Amino acid sequence: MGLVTCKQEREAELQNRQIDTQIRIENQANKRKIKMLLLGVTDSGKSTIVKQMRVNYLDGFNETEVVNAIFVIRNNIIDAFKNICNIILHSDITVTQEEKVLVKLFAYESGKIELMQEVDELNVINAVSGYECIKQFFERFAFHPMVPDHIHYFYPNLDRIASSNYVPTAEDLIHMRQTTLGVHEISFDYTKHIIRLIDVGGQKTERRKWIHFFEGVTAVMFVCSLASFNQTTEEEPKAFVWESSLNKVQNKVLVRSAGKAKVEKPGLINRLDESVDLFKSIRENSFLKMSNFMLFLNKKDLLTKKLTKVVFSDYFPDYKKWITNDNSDVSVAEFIENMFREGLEPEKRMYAHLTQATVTANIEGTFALCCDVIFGKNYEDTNLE
Ligand SMILES: Nc1nc2c(ncn2[C@@H]2O[C@H](COP(=O)(O)OP(=O)(O)O)[C@@H](O)[C@H]2O)c(=O)[nH]1
Ligand SMILES: [Mg+2]
Repeated sequence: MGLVTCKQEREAELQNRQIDTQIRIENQANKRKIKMLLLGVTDSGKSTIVKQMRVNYLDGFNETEVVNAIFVIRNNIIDAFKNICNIILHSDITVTQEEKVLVKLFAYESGKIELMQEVDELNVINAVSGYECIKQFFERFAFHPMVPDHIHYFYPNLDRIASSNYVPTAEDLIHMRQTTLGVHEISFDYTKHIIRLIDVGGQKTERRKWIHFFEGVTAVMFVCSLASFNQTTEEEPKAFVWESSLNKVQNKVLVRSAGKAKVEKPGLINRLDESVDLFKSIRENSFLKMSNFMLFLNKKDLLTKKLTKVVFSDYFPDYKKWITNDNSDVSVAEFIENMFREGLEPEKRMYAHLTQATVTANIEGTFALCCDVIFGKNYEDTNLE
């Protein structure tokens, strides 16, 4: 009898020990898992950062994605020319009688181009891109707010892209614009950790979903396009609902940044202002109070180019009062960073980085700096890196 009890006790103890070991292994695995969220308004560069992580830490792009990119990139170009031709027709740029046919086709009936046979589609893209009116457009209005950012990369590469044997390069895929719908996650090993990086759609209609991913977030990477200072938000008044729902949770009223932009038409919101407001409402969110906040002030290359043609204080008059208001990229970036910091409670730390998400090495380096903070290495409270 005694022996039986002894055996049962030993078996129970063994079982307990096995369960303990299992729990310890699971806890350790969970500790290795780091959840990171990419947030920001649409077109800021979130998905581009995910692409760079895939290039750096996973297998990059597969064959299907590369083939699919041929069509997405050509549609990106058709959409860009649609806007460009529209602006041309409403400007003082001379359009010859011969040019008018295709310029009007792109401006008003671009859907028809997407339905053409590939050879015809390439013919019209090649023809229109060589027009004098298009060249003039790029000389005078390249940084018009209606011109998508990717065209600054695709236009000089059109000879290659609009040819029948085109195979997109990794760089082409990084510059390609594809709106994110829904929520996407990638997972990769980084030092001793497993990073779960979550990418969301930035459109107003998509933002309602964000709050469902706020639990257990180690770091928020908030991405803002520095080049968005002369752009407006997508106009979807209905979708403003999300902001009230997000703020209801934390019981706070959304505060607008002090130096906000001058807006030409009533009802329009400056995209940089929108980004700052969105950042502040997220930074204050109680679910994220334990998270590290990394601000990616992105598209620094486009900011530099844009400032050669556009005067920042025309959009943000408060910049005239800034210490160095020389319209240089450095001073404008500092002003923008300050817009994000203004009004933040001092204990709410934030690490800001100037980035160019289209450059693989730049994102690799910035991500390493962010991880130094997250994993607790020594780190000075940063200003722009
Ligand atoms: N020139 C330039 N283009 C960028 C940069 N970051 C992103 N883009 C481009 O901006 C567009 C929108 O980027 P995407 O990552 O889709 O934005 P999301 O809506 O925030 O996910 C794409 O065409 C990108 O290639 C950058 O630093 N410089
Ligand atoms: Mg995206």
